[in-house]
Amino acid sequence: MEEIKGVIFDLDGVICDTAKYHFLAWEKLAGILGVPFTEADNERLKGVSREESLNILLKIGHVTAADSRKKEWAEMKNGWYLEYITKMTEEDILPGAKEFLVRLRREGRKTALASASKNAGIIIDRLGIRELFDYIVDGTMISRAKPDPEVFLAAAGGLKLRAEECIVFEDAKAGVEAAHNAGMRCVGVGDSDQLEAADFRIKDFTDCRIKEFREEDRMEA
Ligand code: B16
Ligand code: MG
Repeated sequence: MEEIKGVIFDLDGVICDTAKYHFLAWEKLAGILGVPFTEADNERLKGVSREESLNILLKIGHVTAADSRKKEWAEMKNGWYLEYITKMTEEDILPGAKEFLVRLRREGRKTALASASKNAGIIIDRLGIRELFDYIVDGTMISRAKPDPEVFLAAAGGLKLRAEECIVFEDAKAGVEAAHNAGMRCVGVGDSDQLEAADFRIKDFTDCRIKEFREEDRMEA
């Protein structure tokens, strides 16, 4: 098995929990539009682009609208979301994630962020961890949403590594599929029952060591 030279991180649900802020902002828009929107519905938006998330929400409420109106709604939602994320601090980094990043770099491995969010840069600056990534791919740099492998292939390209040399940490089903579509191994992060397809699973990064993710320890599907 190839040595793991590059470690690629999703942002929302892996490095920090921005899903709760996405939910509050989408819930506010849904309220205005009279669309019933629950936390279970929000699960379907994880790892999905802003535009596609709006389409899913509108479909739930059987709402149709012109593209110009949809753009306005997406901007309204993003305005509320920004109010939340601009208040984030280092305290919002999920358990063990920063220590894991520091350890990886000390071991000489390359690290990348691969997020569908156009706000990824703002978030990692608020968390104070930008310098812990060798390369960052955000939603402004990609055009195809997960499970398309584009975001992870762009991250590996930025690290100048081949897919087989990289491993991905993901919290969403579409993200695990995207990693596999990129030809990369994938560790599922969190306790979602949506992560069965991942090669390995961890609850969080507390005491996480990269050597735990060896081929011979790969989970049975
Ligand atoms: P934005 P990730 C994703 O982040 C979120 O999981 C998803 O819920 C969100 O719709 C998407 O970013 C776009 O976010 O509106 O900020 O561009 O998990 O890929 O880090
Ligand atoms: Mg995610």
